[in-house]
Amino acid sequence: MDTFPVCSYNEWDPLEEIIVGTIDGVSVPVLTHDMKTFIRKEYWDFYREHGGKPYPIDMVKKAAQALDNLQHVLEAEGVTVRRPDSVGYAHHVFKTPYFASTGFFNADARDVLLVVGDEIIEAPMAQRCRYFEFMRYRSLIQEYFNQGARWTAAPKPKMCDDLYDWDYPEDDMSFFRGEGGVPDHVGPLNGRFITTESEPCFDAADFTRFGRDILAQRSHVTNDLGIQWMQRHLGSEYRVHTVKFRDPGPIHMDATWVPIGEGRVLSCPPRPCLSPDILEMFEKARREILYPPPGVADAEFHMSSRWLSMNILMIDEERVVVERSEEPTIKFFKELGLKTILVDFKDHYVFGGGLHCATCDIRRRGTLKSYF
Ligand code: ABU
Repeated sequence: MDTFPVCSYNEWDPLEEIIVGTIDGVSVPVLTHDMKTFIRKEYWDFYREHGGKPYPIDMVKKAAQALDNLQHVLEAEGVTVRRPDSVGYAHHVFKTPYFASTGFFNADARDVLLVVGDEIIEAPMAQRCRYFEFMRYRSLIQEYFNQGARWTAAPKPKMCDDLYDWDYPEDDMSFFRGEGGVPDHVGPLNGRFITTESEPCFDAADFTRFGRDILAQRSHVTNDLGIQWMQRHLGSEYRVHTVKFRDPGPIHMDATWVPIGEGRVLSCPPRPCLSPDILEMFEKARREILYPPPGVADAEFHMSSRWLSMNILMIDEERVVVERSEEPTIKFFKELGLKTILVDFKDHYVFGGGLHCATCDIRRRGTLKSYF
């Protein structure tokens, strides 16, 4: 191969190869204290009852079809799509010296893997049920490594009890990701999160790549030590900036602050950016901040907000993949002059992820640049 097998620096350069996640074997996560920040309160009874068991087969089949739809749409646009392994052990109990759990193993590759240049970084994660989720990707990563990619597994946290704030009030867990009114006392607005700083942890989807500048969000699953690890690991070629949004339940940045090209970024209207330095950085570089309409898909959202509508995938700066039923969002993109590529994907929403979540860029045609 005369190009790097793995190479991507941002979210909008022309996409050549991508991983689309696999859902087979997904297991209902157990409703632990920390998972209550992730699972919407109206579904807690379902998770209490079914935790550790497979999801209803119909739900999984429909989500698998949605992922296949995405694969076909991307292939029709000329993108090479790779799929990770199925797993048959997600609902088996596993034990480490510090905890026992069953898995989750959803299809959201973007939470587990971060590609920066020619390097694949496996995120350490912060939820016990996702501890072994990287396993799904190991045959693919091994293959990319054999072709010359760099491969790093960030230090796996022990995930012992110290990593979690056991006094975090349950009442504050129900203000899910800024959909409703947001009282000022809610945890993350006051700087309180379900994870502590006892050791580094992060999900890859709390990092957004803009070439040499990478934004990182302190969230329930990404702590300051995790962000520091990333900055030191990437070294002086990259600048990792911590950014804060008005979000009562931050977990992953990709339905909050979403670049759609070198000059434009989508900002989730109820979760504005609260970091003056970041706003100044975007303003100075004359980057446009755009506010998309809310999502409308008729779907269940167990682990996310309706703002999965803006969890889109850029094929390049002209083409955007959007969920077919998100008509206001489609209209919004058309008015911006983008070509919308539609895909039936809403049956995947129940597992927490949109089009960006369920994918991981492997190769985009472009070079490392400074956009700020
Ligand atoms: N995993 C992305 C979820 C974002 C949101 O709930 O809005």
